[in-house]
Amino acid sequence: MSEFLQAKDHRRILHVDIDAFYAQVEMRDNPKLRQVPLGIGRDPDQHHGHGVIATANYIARKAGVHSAMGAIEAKKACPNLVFVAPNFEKYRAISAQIHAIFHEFTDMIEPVALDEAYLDVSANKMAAPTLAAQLRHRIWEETHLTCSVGVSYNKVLAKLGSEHHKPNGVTVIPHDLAQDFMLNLPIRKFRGVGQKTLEKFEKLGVKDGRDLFAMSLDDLRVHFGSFGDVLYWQARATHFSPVKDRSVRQSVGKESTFEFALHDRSQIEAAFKDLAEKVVANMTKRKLLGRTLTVKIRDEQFKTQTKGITQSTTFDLDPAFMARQAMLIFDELYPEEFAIRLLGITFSNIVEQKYEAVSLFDQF
Ligand code: DCP
Ligand code: MG
Repeated sequence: MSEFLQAKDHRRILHVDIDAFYAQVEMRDNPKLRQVPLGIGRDPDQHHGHGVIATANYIARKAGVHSAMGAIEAKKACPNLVFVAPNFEKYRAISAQIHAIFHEFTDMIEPVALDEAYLDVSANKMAAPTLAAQLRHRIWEETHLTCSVGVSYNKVLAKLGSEHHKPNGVTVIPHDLAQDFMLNLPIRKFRGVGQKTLEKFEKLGVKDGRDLFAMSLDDLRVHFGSFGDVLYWQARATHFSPVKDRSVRQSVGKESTFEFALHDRSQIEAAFKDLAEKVVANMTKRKLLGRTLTVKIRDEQFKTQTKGITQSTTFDLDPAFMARQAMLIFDELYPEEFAIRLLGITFSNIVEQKYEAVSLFDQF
């Protein structure tokens, strides 16, 4: 074995995931829902059969209801399923509460979804399992919600840990147990293994980490390309992707200063359009959405004004629409003559476009 393999990864990482998040919140707020099978989604009888289940409580899961299932199908599986429509505003507010608690432990936080994040607590003096227990206690104290936490030295193991004793559990995977844990893990539980990969493994007779471990790196590359490397190292409980601190991003914006002041409304319109396109490109690339759109205007007298619009839902990433919104603000501030030196458009109240799956493909 190479020296590289023997080198120890000394990080301490937690993966935190709230149990049956939306469902647990609704059960917390309405005790009547605690004893019934609950699906978060619109009742198909009242909404012409459309809609999907966002999540279900554990009673409904036992009957076969799960996330992303069609509402009609869910009702077939569980005829007495109680439907509650999702209240995203509420879930976002709770998510912010939970994130504030994360910051009591570390600032190295990688949010994965509203209810899920990686925390790198290496800099904290306390032992990681103690921190996990304290974190769960703080979340319960503040929100009356339970979560599951995985504790280990890399993100893959931490995530597998939080899944291991769900709901309401902590799993610690230290160095001396990690290799064994991976050898015994069913192949479908490996990160990045979807239906297609699973079928290939079935043909190869690979059922678990032990079978995977026995495959050579060359073989894995032949069958899976560069993903083969990811699998090879995962089987060896090795994964160096850092906790990517994305919690600091507050806004995404762009501004332009004009050498010659703009006097024409059509110039302003064109400038806003251009800015909106750049901001949208940036937001799209980073898979972000925003609920607040702020326009900044500076005139020749150096008077700077900012004005924002906040919506309860995120803005569509449509440059033409954004430019129109910006013009509404502009016309309000400058109904007559003007000489404009600077224009800016910024999104804040940023949220992730959708819950990202843990991607391993770009990390080696
Ligand atoms: N969610 C969704 N659609 C999906 C998956 C999830 O709308 N296909 C929402 C509802 C979940 C929340 O995201 O409550 C968190 O997702 P999780 O995958 O963590 O699922 P849960 O928290 O509901 O369940 P658990 O973590 O106990 O497995
Ligand atoms: Mg969850």
